[in-house]
Amino acid sequence: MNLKQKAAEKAVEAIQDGMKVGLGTGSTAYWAIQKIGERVAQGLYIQAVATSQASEDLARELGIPIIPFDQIGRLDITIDGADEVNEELVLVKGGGGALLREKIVESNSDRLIIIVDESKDVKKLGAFPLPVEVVPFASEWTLEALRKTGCEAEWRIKDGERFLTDNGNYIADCRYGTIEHPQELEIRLNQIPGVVDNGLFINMADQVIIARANGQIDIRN
Ligand code: DER
Repeated sequence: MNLKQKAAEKAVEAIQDGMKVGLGTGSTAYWAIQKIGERVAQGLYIQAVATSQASEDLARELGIPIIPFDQIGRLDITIDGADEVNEELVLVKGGGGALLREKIVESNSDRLIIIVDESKDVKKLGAFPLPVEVVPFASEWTLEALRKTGCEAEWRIKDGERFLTDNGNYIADCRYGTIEHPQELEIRLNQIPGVVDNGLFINMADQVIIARANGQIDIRN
């Protein structure tokens, strides 16, 4: 079992019968969705929403009941990955391009469990380029405004084209080097016209499960 799978399966232990569950996005959340699918096949009853079309498609393949967002109400728990986590449970997310739906779903969850391998556990945020979701209209102006916040900002490219999120927006990957004051930066970024949201998830994670190469699983609350 790989480290991502170990962290994921530990998190899925928190899911109980009858829960409303948010499904994260990415290669670590993939293992959580697989484990949830296994438990559903063994009789677990949950209702779920997904943070991306890819996770929704996987969930449906596994027989996990997907409920429309406007019918599910508040969620009991969401399990998701991250690109960086620090000691204060501040996250950098969006490596998979799903940050907007993740932030919406996770802000409507009573509990958010983040699952990572130890490579994501950092003292200082910012080595991973911060993803920022940007509307296509006048996007070059928005990119320039992002650069003025002190980063090297480049459009994310996929198959030679600008990457499009499930919401039809672009992602700018912003290299700050280190992010000393994430709270201030998050506010500043979201005040830029054309920015939809960014990959800083502050005061959102209730627990981070870190799987380490030495076999240890650390739980940070
Ligand atoms: O896009 C996202 O926010 C993903 O959760 C990402 O941050 C983690 O992806 P990974 O589990 O594939 O590393």
